[in-house]
Amino acid sequence: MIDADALKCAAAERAVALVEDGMVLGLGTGSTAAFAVAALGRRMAEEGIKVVAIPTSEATAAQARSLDIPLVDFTTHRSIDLTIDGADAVDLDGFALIKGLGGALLREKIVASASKRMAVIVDTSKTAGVLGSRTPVPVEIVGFGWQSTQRRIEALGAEAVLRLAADGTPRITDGGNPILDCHFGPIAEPAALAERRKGLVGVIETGLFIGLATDIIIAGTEGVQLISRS
Ligand code: A5P
Repeated sequence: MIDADALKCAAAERAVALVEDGMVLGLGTGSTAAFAVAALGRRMAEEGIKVVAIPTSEATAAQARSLDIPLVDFTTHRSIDLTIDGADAVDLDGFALIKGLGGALLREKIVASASKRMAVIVDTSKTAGVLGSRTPVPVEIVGFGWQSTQRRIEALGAEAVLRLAADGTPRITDGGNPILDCHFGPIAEPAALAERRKGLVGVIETGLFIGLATDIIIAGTEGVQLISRS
């Protein structure tokens, strides 16, 4: 049986090997990104490299603080040298991603958009099939009138489901907004779909990441592969 955590850890460690002394880093969110934050903390402690980092969620910020990784923000830093983040689904042909099942898509996209390089760490399960065939696209929306936004998205051909927390109330992001998980099925043209939904009133951001990933690091039973965008 494949140990999913071992694969996540292997991809994370390969990405953290890209970190150089003095870099400004973007730290992603999710279980795979958490392995990267842990590996970064180890490298800093063992090798004495110094970096500063911008986290994409309160959870990642807390983990980074616990490892003494210095955190900064966009007040003092205009751009990020390298962001390391996970993904929910990856299209290897177009380097398009679905992100946000962990709820941090808005901050993740802001950080990715400010990054010179974005290394996406996944196991092989995330690269299987056509984008959207296994994973809904999370869309962060304004809470006011969310039902109206939901209907507008559904008019584009998706089933848009309000994400709920364990207690049955709407799941609210770090930014204070609800999320619709939008089931479109296989997405033939991710860039066109991202544009159409981004333009809808009430939509803050979508979990379709187009043109942001520069490197995909995939861990599988055969080893770890790094594919860079040409
Ligand atoms: C967080 O909002 C997401 O974009 C995560 O990066 C994504 O869900 C991957 O998470 P896992 O590494 O836990 O699968």
